[in-house]
Amino acid sequence: MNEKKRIIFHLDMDHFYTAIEERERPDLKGKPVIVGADPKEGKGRGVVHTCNYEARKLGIRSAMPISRAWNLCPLAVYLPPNFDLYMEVSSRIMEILRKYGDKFEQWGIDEAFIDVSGKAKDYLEAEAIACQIKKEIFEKEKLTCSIGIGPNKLVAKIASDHQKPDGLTVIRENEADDFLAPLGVRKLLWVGRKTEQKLASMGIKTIGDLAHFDPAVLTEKFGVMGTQLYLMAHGIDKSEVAERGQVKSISRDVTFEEDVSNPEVVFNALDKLSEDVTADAQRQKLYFKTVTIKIRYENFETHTHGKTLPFITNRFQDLKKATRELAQGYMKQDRKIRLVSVRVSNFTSGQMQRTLL
Ligand code: TTP
Ligand code: MG
Repeated sequence: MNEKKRIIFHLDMDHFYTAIEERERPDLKGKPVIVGADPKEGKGRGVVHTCNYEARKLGIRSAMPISRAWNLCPLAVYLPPNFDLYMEVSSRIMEILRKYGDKFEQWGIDEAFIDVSGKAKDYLEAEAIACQIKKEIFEKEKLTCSIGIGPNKLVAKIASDHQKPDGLTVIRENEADDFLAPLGVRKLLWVGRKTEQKLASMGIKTIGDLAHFDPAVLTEKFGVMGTQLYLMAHGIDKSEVAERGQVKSISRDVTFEEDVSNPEVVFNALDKLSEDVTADAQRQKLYFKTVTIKIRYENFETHTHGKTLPFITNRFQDLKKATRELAQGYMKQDRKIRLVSVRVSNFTSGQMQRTLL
């Protein structure tokens, strides 16, 4: 079998939200900057969305409670998010990137894959294209990014994260095994905390450990996913770079000022989140099919629960009904709720919607 070799890029913007804030306000340069919930002098209850590299040196990270960030660095600059601005910048960057690839796939607000197999005959040419992309993004947006180049999406994605910020990492097919071996299994797409723990209990910590493990045992323990894990550990990924909806999901969350036991308060909060999410979906002309809620109790125990609707929609009433139904089982008399979120995914664009009807 003579499969054509592919060359894939993964691009990820550096500390995206804070980089945009720094660009808008040059006085922030050099200071630790955090975009997230209001810290309220350490009493704030939301989370850090992201922070710049100066703040990361102090131990601050995305998704950390904002109160913890305040304890680590009360003198950092704390800014509320400006999502509209971030979305605008994101779509301009995606437009730049799209023209460099034969195929383009947006993966998140600040990241995307492109397949350049038809444009670059070898890795040297690919590297030159990557430099060109970095230059164009910097000239037009005054922002830096990191690019990973590899024989498939999996390797490219791990490579883009390898030398952040402003990195460019090229991993050829025959280098993939050595590159991956020392890295932790969490670097692999789809390996979350639970899989990581299960693998650790089997003595598997690094991707190299996984690559040397008996694939039959992996399949026995993890089913189809076991085979997938084994292939990934060897840097094998045949998935195509495939255009789809601009965004994969839209979500909103709220951390209550005080933990809540009254179900009506929780339902009202869910309604408000559903309203914001549908407004966002309508603005982007996206229709969704899957709805997921997250409920975090006061002790941080967190549950995610979702369902796929039998129809596509972006109507507030549909989302409101779905989220209320999903949340029903989590309202318990003796359990106070700290945070709720609403997420929609499985999108169809407006254009496809029209052809479907
Ligand atoms: P990331 O690319 O994961 O992070 P980043 O761009 O801030 O930093 P890095 O240089 O490591 O790539 O996420 C992109 C944006 O998504 C980020 O700027 C803010 C947002 N985000 C959240 O709101 N919450 C999160 O937990 C994470 C990880 C990101
Ligand atoms: Mg990023």
